[in-house]
Amino acid sequence: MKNRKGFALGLLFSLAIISTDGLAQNYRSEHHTFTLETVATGLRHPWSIAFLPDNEILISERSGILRRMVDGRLLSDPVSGLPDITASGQGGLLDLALHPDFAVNRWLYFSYSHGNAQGLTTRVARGRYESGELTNVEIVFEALPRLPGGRHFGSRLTFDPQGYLYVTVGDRGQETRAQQLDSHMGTTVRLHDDGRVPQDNPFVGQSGARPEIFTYGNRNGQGLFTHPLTGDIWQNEHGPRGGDEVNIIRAGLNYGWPKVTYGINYNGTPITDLTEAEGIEPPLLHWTPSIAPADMTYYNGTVFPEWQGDIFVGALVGQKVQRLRFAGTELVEQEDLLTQFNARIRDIQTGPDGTLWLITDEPNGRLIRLMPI
Ligand SMILES: [Ca+2]
Repeated sequence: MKNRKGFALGLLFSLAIISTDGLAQNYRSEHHTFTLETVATGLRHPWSIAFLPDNEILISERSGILRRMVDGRLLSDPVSGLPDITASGQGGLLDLALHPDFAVNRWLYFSYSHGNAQGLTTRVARGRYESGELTNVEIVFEALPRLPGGRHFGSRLTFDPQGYLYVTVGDRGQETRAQQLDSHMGTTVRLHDDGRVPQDNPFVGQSGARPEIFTYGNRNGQGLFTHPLTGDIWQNEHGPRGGDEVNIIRAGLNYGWPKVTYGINYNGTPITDLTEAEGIEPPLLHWTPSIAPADMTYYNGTVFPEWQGDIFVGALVGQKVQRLRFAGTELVEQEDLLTQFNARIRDIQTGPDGTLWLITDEPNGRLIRLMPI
């Protein structure tokens, strides 16, 4: 009896998993029908995916581990040579980005939180990556000042067509700092690939301003990509309760936080009456209520031809993927995908194979691929 009961329960349990993770089904959407393929499981709160040449994938885990997939197999040995990382609250090992000339120089960039006696902050470092090993690791950026608390580190990375590196830095929960140019909190910064400040950055030479700042008034940017056709830097950021945004990041502009927002405080009290103001760049779109947008990707693959040029956003609280279609800067189409999937989506990327890849923010996180039918 016991054995039979145990067997029956086990069977029910596996059936339940199939029906809740949705992998057994086909997903219909406006333009394509697709299915999901689990590529890897057992990732602990993965944060970012990076596709390397030679069929290798790197995946960051927030706890400070960098995992490798080689020829489709997740290796148990992590990458060696990472610096000291402080995994605290929302911090840890965060985004990954390859230098535009990675194939030649092997520079892998990564963002992470770092703590010392003065507090915590966001750092960006790079190291030369080869066969599971990072060497020549050097810090290219450190957000200042250091602050207490474990919230809003940012920190997505992208390179523009000229090779400049952009980093989103969250407000660290001290919202008024996002309007102060003497602090990196609540900004996007722009750097040379080695961390030097480009002399054409908008606040270079302005007294009291940190010269790395490119834009400000950004609450906590969690999504970033460089548009392959226009070269523009597209960003999304978390609002408080409501007021998540998509913006195009342009030199010197103020994106408003916390003077102007569609959001309110978590306790329901207002932050400001203003949803727009002179001198404040309005978002291209805002999500109210919030979906908590994580990374987003511009789809330019050929596997899903009707999606070419669309933007896919992974949602944490929203537990879905949102497809956006813009004509220039005007939103013309919006569709929710994977609403029955019931998982927080932390990163979404177009793979070199032209399919869409995503990771789920879970203790047993998954790497999943959207496949055409
Ligand atoms: Ca804004």
